[in-house]
Amino acid sequence: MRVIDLRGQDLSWAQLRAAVPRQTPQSLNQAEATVRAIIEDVQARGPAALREYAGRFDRVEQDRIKVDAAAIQDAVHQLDPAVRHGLESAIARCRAFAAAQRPADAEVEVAPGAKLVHRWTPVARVGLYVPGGLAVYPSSVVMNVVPAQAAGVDSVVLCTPPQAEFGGLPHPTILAAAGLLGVDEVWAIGGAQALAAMAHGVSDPDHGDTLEAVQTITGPGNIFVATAKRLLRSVVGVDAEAGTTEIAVIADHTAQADYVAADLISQAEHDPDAGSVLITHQPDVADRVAAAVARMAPQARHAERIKTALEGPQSGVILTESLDASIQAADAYAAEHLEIHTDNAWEVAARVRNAGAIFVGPYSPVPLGDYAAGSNHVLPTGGSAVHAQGLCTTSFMKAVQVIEYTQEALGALQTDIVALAEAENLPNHGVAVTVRAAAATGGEG
Ligand code: HSO
Ligand code: ZN
Repeated sequence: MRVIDLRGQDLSWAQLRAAVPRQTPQSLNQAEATVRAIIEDVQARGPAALREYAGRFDRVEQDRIKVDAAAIQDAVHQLDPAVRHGLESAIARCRAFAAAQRPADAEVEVAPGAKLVHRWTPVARVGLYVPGGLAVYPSSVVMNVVPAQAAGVDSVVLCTPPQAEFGGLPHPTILAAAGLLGVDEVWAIGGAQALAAMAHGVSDPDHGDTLEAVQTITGPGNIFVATAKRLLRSVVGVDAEAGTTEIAVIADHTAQADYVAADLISQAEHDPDAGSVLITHQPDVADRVAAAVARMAPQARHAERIKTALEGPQSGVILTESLDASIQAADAYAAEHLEIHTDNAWEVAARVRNAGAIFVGPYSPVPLGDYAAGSNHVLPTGGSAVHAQGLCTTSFMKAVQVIEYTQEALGALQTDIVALAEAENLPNHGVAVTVRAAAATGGEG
């Protein structure tokens, strides 16, 4: 891992943001023309277009695109019992945390007779995209479906690519996870075409199937999926473009080098582009962790991928002057996952502003959150944690503001509203108030 030595430098926020290790962003523009054409084609030709893409991209000759409910139940029955146990325990903890995130409505009387309500409602119907290919993550089905259900959405549809290996059905573990969660509408559609189908809806009259359009789409995916989300943003709500996994660790002399090394390696295992970053103000801590990484990484099943990730420009060791400076560096990096291995870890964590999720202390490794902690693993990457948050119950909700004033309460504001309406040269805004005052005093309406 390369070393970024920030000691003795007095960097501005912008300089610090530029100094932290990061992958050069892939250009989304290249994919844009392709994805735009796919979206238009799905809108125009519906199932015929979807079958054509299944042949071209997934090498599957597709008849029925919607997955039969019996296939979902079969997948549940054939699921490895240990995996089933793991998924069920994850579902239970995620449900408990997601239920607790349901926001309360706020009701305020800002003046006598002036009532305001901030009323939360779930999105009616949501679509979840689960990628196929190399990354088969049933855990991601849990992470997307649970908060949607906790929000109280009316219906969920899941799209995931058809797999030649499984006779054109989606991966059985994905189907099983959907089944365990009670999701019964699954369509075998992959990539940008899946997002187009969910955003605009599609009918397959040959089988009497209809995919009703959704209002929000979440879920990870490759560059084509990310581009589709961007292009469809005006049609549907989308979650953040959660990209390649990253982990940062703030460590001091109390850190167990093996724990830190194991966690840095765990996320590097996802992808050669994954980012693993150690931040410390104690060079001997950096040395100990580097030694542990050097010992553990070559023995990993995915040693090649891990080596590429750890040696890439997106990974590194940041040396700082002090714990304060480490916190600042972590804020500038704005990690998807941040682990704190320091004295008084909880207090250090409380001082961090920017991270998708913070894992506090020696016994809270990121893979705990990836699978089983109960927190969500769909988190903002690429430094977007400065403004974005991970998937949660409110990602599938929206608030509507409800207003009710009495005649007296409105009357009390008449002069103010008329003055502001005049200032904006919109006098009939004022009339909407004065006409009521006139009616109230028996004057002309
Ligand atoms: N670390 C990934 C999530 C994941 N890990 C799924 C294992 N499976 C992004 O947070
Ligand atoms: Zn992971």
